[in-house]
Amino acid sequence: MSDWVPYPEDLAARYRERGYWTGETFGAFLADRAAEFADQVAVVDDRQRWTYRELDERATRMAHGFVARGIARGDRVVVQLPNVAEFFSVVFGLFRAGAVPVFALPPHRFSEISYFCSHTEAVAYVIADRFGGFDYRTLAEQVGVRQVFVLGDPGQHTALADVPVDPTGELPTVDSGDLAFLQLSGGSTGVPKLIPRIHDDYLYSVRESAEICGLGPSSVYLVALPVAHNFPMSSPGVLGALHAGSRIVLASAPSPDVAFGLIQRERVTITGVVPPVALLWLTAAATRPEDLSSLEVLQVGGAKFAEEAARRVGPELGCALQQVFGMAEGLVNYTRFDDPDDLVAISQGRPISPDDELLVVDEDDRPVEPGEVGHLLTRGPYTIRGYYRAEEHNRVAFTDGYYRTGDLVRLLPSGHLVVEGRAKDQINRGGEKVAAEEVENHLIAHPAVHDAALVAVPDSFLGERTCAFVVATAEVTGPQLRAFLRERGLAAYKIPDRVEFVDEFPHTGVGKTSRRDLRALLAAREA
Ligand code: J2J
Repeated sequence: MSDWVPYPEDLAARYRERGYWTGETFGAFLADRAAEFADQVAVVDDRQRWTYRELDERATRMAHGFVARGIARGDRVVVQLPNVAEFFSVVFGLFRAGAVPVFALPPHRFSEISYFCSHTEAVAYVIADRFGGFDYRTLAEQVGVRQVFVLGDPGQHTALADVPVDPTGELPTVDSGDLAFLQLSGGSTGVPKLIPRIHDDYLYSVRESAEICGLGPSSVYLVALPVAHNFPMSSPGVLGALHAGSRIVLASAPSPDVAFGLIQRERVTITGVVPPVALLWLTAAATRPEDLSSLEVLQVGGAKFAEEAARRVGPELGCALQQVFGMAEGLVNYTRFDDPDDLVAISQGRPISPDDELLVVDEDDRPVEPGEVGHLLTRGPYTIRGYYRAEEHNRVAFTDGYYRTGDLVRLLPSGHLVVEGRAKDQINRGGEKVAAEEVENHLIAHPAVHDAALVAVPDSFLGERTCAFVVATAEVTGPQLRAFLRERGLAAYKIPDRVEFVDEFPHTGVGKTSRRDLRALLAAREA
């Protein structure tokens, strides 16, 4: 069995014919931009400013270093870095070495990282020494991967800066049909799913996104979210920015006190945030002194942005709002700059490609009446055909090549989508996705827990928070269970915001735990 599901040959041929898949690779396009925009600034962080030439040289050096350390074409390497310039030299270095980065996020801990390493049989793990008060070197020791590269003080490992380089060594030839990297799925199952993206498909979405979002050499893109997340990476994100010859500015946090200063200093023109961050910015803009006049576009996505808040963006931040409804599996929708204001306020946009196929269906996979709410299924030139090494799950997550998004949507006559809800067992905590089953499995591992169910609780700021309902067989408290999950190395955003105890779970007609009844129970307890 192959590790990932390729596109059917006839469709791949069509995507090439139509000029979507161009044969470009990540490693090569950066070299082209470096030739064109050599002395322009490519990347700015708290400590550094790199021109395109410098970034290109650093990436090549890293590639030679990785190759000299035995990393070969196709090898997986877990990358967990904060928003720093070295993210780019590492990731483009890996691309040029033909290796496959696995994009972890800074909050991930032992539970997630050990799974990524074992499931992908990763040969290396790239970290920063410390970030956000956490020492990643300790985590690296617990995980026990073959090679660890550290940005900063390496401890017992290898410093990124000290990787010996053999510039005479050969870099492998990379094909645009190769696996480029593994992105993370928000997930709805017991273990996180990994998303295989190839150069051809991802670069198509990146190029088109840059075009739709109007990026060019004079654009300045602020990375307010964690850089490895699919939204700031590709919609149009940092890759779109580099492809267009724009400048990237990395923020260490999305809070107004960090981001507003950077917008003013670097004359940022576009950025992408999740709804809670947009709400914070709207509140802060009224009182903060920074000049935000350079900002032309605020993209909001990752979770549903309330219409009232959407209508405030133009008047209060003085820029255009662009709604983005995307997923790391593929399909990305944008509102366009020439869409009427009312449409931008209520819809989550329309797809990138004329060849994005969308189905809106009922419980039996029959198309709903036009304009009715249904399950969104999609396939197209940049939507995966299956998760990485997940043959069994792929049978339920894909049908006839269509990815079952788990989102409930309504299609407007203009082709725009309105996200109306969700059918998957996932909680969207302000853009951070929590798979109910994953957290439940950890809770059930506690000796005092007989059964557990994680449900979403409405929240005016995050949209949703998590509440774990627990049937206990012995004395145990909510704080003890939360501490237990932290000890098991679960990322902080997955730790339940609330824990409620019940004697038994309500069941649906077919004997499944009724999450709807649990949510009603919580509302009754609060009343
Ligand atoms: C409602 N729900 C949304 C929106 C995503 C661009 C933007 C976002 C992501 C992302 C991304 C939503 N309104 N505007 O990868 O390239 C929910 C849906 C979707 C899931 C995907 C990108 N935008 N969502 O959020 O892989 O439920 O990607 O299926 O993290 O987020 O999550 P993720």
